[in-house]
Formats: sequence, C-alpha cells, structure tokens
Amino acid sequence: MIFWVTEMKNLFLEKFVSDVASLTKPNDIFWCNGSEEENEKLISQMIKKGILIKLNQEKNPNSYLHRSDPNDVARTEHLTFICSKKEDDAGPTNNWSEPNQFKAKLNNLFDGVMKTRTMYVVPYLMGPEGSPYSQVGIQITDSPYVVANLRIMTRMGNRALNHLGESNNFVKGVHSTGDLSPDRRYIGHFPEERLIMSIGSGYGGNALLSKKCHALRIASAIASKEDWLAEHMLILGLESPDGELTYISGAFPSASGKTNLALMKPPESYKDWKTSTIGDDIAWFHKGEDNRLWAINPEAGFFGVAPGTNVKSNPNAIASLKKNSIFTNVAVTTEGIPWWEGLTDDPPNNLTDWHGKPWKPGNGKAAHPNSRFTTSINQTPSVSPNLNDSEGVPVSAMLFGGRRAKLTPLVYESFNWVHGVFIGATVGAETTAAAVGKVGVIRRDPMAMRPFCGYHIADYFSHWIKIGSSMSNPPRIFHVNWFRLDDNGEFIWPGFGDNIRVLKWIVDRVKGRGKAIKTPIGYIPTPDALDTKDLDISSNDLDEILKVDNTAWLEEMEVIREFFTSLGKKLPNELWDELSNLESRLKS
Ligand code: SAT
Ligand code: MN
Repeated sequence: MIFWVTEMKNLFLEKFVSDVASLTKPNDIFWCNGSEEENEKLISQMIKKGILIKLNQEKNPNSYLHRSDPNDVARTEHLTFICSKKEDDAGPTNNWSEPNQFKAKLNNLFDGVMKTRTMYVVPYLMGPEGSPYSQVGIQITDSPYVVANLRIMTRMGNRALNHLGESNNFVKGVHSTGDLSPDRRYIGHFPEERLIMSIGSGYGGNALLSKKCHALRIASAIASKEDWLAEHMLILGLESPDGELTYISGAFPSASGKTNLALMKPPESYKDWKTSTIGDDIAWFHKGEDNRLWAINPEAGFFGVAPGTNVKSNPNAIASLKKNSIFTNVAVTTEGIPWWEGLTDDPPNNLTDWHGKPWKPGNGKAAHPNSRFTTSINQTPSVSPNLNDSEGVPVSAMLFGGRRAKLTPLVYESFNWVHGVFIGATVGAETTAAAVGKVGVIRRDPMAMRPFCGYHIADYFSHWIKIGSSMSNPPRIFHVNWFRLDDNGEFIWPGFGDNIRVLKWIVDRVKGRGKAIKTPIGYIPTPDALDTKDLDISSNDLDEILKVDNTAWLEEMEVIREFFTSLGKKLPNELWDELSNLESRLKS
C-alpha cells in the first residue's frame, strides 16, 4: 500500500485516513491538493476510462459530460439514516439506526471495497477562507467524478488543510460507489462523531458529502447545540436604483427554482436594479453583534437542475456554464454540445440521450429530469462582491415556498417571528425529481429541510423559535408561491425575472413602506402595492393569486394539525398556539 507524501502533519487526519485505508484496502491513495495540474491529470484519466466525455472544446471549453448509472440518478431518502445514539434524537422525519449496528453493517460493505481502486483524500472547506464560521471536511472517496465535482462545489485541497492546521475539528466523510446496487446503498450520518458514511451511489447529494450530508444534516445538528442555523436556503442581494442593498434568503425544496431565483437577472423593466448572488442552496446563519442574522454560503459552486434552464429562465446560469463545467445525465448533440428539455424550444437533430442512445422526439426525455450541471459561482455574472466576506451578509428577509398549484397566494408576510416559524414549519410542496419517488404529491416540507434536518424536527422548530426570539432585529419572514396554476394547467404568474416584482414588495415591507392588507394567514400586498406594470396578467388572475380562501385554508389546517400530531410530543407549544390562532382568525 502506498501512503501519501505531504508536509502537512495532522495526526488526527493521518489516523482517520489510515483507519479508512485499513478498512477499504485501496490499491493506492491519492491526496488531493486542489491544484490545476492535479485536476488535469484526473480529468484525462477519467476521459480514458469513459467516466467523463469531452464536450465540444470550442463551444464548451474544459467541460465534460458524465452519465451515471441509470439506477443512480437522484437522492435516495429511504436509504438515508441519522445514526444518533438515541432514536429520539433523529425524530419522526428521519430514518434511524443504532450507530454501532449501522456501522457494522456498513463496515462489511466497505471491507476491501477499494481493492482495485484509488482512494482519494479530499480536504474541503465550507465557507470563506479565514471565516470563523467556516468548517473543514475530509471526504474519502473512490470516485474521481466526486473529486472533480467537489473541486468546483467547495474550496478544496490545501486551502482547506491550511484552515484546519493541526486541529481535530473536521467532519469525516467516507464514501465508496461500492457496486452501485440500490440493495447495498446506504447514506449514514453519525452526528455525535461528525461522521458520514455513504456507499453504493455516485450521485449528487448521496455522494458529494460536503453538500446535504455535511452542510445540512451534520451542520444542523451542530448548530442546534450552538447558537446558529444551517439552512437549505439561497442568498441573494437586491440593490434598488437608489443604491439600497437588501439581502434575502429563501428556502424551497430541491428542484423548485432556487438556483433560478439565486441567479436572477432583473428583466428589462427593472434594468436599474442590481442582483448579486451569494448562494443557491445552503446558508449558514449566525447572530451578529447588531442583532441581525448574518449568512455565509458554505459552498463555492452550483449543482443545479439542468432541465428548464435557458437564456430566459436563468441567463446567468447559462453564462456560467460556458466553460469549466460538468454536466451529468444531460443529452448531447452530434457536435458535443450539451442539451436538455427546455434549453431551446425545439430539440436539435440527432441527439444522444442521457443513456448514450440515439434519441428521437417521442422517445421520452432526452435528458434525465434530475440531470445537473456543476459550475463555479465565480463564473456567474451576478456573483456578489461580498461572497468571501468572513462575517457573511446581513439578511433582512427570509422566504419559504414550494410548488403549490392551488391555495397558497403569490406572497404573504408573517405577523412576527414565531408566526414566521409556523409558516416555515408548515410549508406544503409538491415533490420533484430531485429525490427518488413519486413526483407531484404534496408533502409537508418544513423549511425545505425535511430530508436534510439532522436531528428531531420538533427540536429544530424550537431552535428556530429561540434564535429569532432572542434578537431585536431578526429577518422578516415571507411565504411565496410562483407556481399557481389556472384551470387549464397554465402558470398564472410569469415567474423567473418577474419575481423581482414580488421581491421589491418584500424589500418595501422590510423598509416599512410597502402597503399590505391583514388577512387571517398574514399580510398580503394591496393590489396597487405590487408592481404589475407591463405584465401580461389579468386583474382577475391577480385577484386569484392574492386571495385567501378561508374554506380551503380551514381544510389545510386539518392537514397541518395531522402533521403536527405526527411529529409527537416535542412540538413546541408556540406552534400549536399559532395553529389555534390561525383557526380563530379564519373563523371570525
Ligand atoms: O442531489 S443534491 O442533493 O445534491 C441536489 C438536491 O436534491 O437538491
Ligand atoms: Mn438543495
């Protein structure tokens, strides 16, 4: 067995790596430093092995296509476990397994799994270099594709080791693609040990352990013991024509337009406004000395859903994807240019689909509905100049939302922090292709964290209540729904860049000047407070998406009551109170 050669001496790290090597028995060990040469070497090896396919190097320089196993195209929530010592600490929304038993089962699968493979040691930093809020992770993996993705998604290599120094303060990740069989696929989290073990998948959130496993599940469990929040949220800066800069964060379930909103380009009618992107998926919040909530983006890139991304829906993403990007499970043209449904109105001729087979219209989808692009945030035209600020940015408004064809209005504002937590805790959203399972069924997805909260969800709600209640100036909380459908199944609200009109009202509210009507569910904009100038929307439709249907809401309340009951005795009383207050407002 060859061990790595490095000047770094971190005894904790050495022990971790040698323990994993004794278990997985790799052919050799490759220590990733994050350099350009290293990346080139790995890429050319992957091309030789067919793991990556070179795209058109003129049109898409330094960009590659990866086809994953057809059984391995989305997160598998039913195979994802929180292995806290006590079952109750995982709570009703997580699968739990006793840590020693689960480890024994996984150790069996990991035993000798890398015999003919290289074991990569990938140090990564979550958050800006030098920030007291950043965290180091070490992912061990036998997938060079994972290494190439982590390089884009995180601050990877020696930068992370420098941040770590000699400390034992790092999250440990052990990953192998195993035999890719869903029967031997498990993603286990050990919050007390800050350890993640994942086997049998090479895809996205199952395999890039920095993302959902570390930055959400493990981090949320750590944050609950400290005084901060790890959230499934985008962070966006919005600057008005008179130079007023407001930061907004937003939680939406996977594949519900977070990346589009985070990279939003103001439309023609808002060209005097500026947007700036801090992050599209994950936000870590801490309380500032000024009693505001400040956020960093722990990541450094986007792992975005490709289908539906185009020059209209997300021009900044399209610009970012011009080079140095990895495309997973998209289709490709004869010229080696990536394509997916929604990129252009008509598909190009002679496409090769995501399986690598010739594709004709009528053959189903050419790109997988959960096909993805990996690209650096630094290539995005809208990247914020404050991206690397070690304190992060102060957030004035938080949005919750999800796909909901009916019921929830375009936008409404909570009455106060605790009511806002109630709104976040009760978000209902249609399921998407980001996770294996039926698409389009409404499920409760509190704070868009249902699959990502690493501890008891009721304790998580209490933690939220505590954080905001101890601050004199917490963000205002809003609910948005861009996805209302009319009777013909067409979207009523134009969405995309025009969502800035809703954000403008939100900024107006935060600044104390936006006009609103008090309804049982919250504050809703007066029809004249929402800018609909030059918008193709009838006043009937506008009324429809801004109205509160008390009867329908009373039905929704029953679903919420059932949901709360299913979460058990720990559900904070404050949320039960919010529910009964809502009921009396709806009935009066
Ligand atoms: O597969 S990921 O978890 O990285 C993406 C997502 O589902 O949001
Ligand atoms: Mn996500």
